[in-house]
Amino acid sequence: MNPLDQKHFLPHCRTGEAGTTRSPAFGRCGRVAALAFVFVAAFGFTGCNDGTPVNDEPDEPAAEALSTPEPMQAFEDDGDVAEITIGGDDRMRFDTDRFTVRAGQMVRLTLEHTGQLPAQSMGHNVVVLVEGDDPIEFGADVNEQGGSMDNDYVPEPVRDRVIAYTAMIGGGETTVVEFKAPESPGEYPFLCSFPGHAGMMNGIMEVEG
Ligand SMILES: [Cu+2]
Repeated sequence: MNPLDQKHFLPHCRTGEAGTTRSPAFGRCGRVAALAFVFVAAFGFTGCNDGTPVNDEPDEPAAEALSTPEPMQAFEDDGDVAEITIGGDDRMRFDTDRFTVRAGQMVRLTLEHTGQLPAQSMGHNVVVLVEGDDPIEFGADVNEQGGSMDNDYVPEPVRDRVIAYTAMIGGGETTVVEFKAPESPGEYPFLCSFPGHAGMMNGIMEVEG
């Protein structure tokens, strides 16, 4: 099959047999589809689907890692949730250096790594610290206290300084952490604890009374 035929083939399969195009290999397109699959696989296209985005996210990050402590995990959603999204890129930057929540409010914090580099070289997480802690110092302590990909660069000895943290992710990945904001209003620093990132990647979670 040459590329010209391919161009015609893909739209045909996508719209041809309405409602049954999810698995073209079992449909009328049969062997042609099989050939197309080879082509698609080789060139990274996502033809013959029904237009829904292809979920190409890797398996859950750091599934084996020391898991996020219980209190940081999912809460009962009572409808009063602060939805916060922070982007991180391949240039070692967060797109947000400040966000505000209310004291005691449930927070759903999403980190989107908008870059392409893998977590091993440009990993990002978001670590929210207790009030008054210093993100640069914290980053240095993570390295001294055994920070690694296995513990999302939040090793056990520094966890008493942490209110919440996300998994460490690479380009194209997204991760979410849910937690309850502190009851005490104030400024709570956050950072990325990947080695060398805290200086560039830090900010403030402001807790309003
Ligand atoms: Cu980072």
